[in-house]
Amino acid sequence: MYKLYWAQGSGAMAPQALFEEIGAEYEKIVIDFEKEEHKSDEFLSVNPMGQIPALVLPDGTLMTETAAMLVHIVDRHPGAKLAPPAGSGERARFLRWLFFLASNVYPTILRVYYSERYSTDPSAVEGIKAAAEADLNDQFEILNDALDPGPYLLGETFSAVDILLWMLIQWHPVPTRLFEDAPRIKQVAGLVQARPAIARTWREHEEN
Ligand SMILES: N[C@@H](CCC(=O)N[C@@H](CS)C(=O)NCC(=O)O)C(=O)O
Repeated sequence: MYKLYWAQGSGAMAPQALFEEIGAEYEKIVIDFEKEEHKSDEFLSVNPMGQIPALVLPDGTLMTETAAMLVHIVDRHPGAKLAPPAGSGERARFLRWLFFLASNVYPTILRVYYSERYSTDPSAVEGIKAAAEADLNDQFEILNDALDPGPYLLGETFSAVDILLWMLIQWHPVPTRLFEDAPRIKQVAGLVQARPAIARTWREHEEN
């Protein structure tokens, strides 16, 4: 069975939603950010970055990095057809947007919410946050264009990359404004959210 180091509202949402889509069994190991459990020696021995998610595979191999997990999980469950076959043109498109999300959008969101970590000068924090929000909107505009023809990043076909996109959309600081500016982002968010496995996952992460 998979073991997923999990925190409410965290990036554990993406691998969890993928497990739910596939119907794969997983155990949650809950890490409480408020109690700073992600900074404990025990958790740092799992992920020295002190970040969630972390994942232990059924053979005991440890993984960190959300996008890497998604690729590995879809490859272990080819019957679920949540990624195109390796080597295909569609796979190239899948990887392009997966890595765009992981290496641009996810870090930009971290800059929005953890702005104080990006300077030793407290007076710089507000500007860092404002610049990150502007970058985030630019990146979502690129994604909005990539969703044509949609409705998914692979056109008609829903795949694991849409799960990562959906999670990052949830974290936009002002989703109503995002949806006005980027109608295809609004459409894909609604379609992914309507999937029973995703809705089930979301209920565990949304703020009460
Ligand atoms: N590059 C990592 C980023 C993971 C990450 O930053 N997770 C956040 C939660 S969404 C976290 O653990 N934050 C706690 C902290 O940095 O103190 C990934 O893709 O998995």
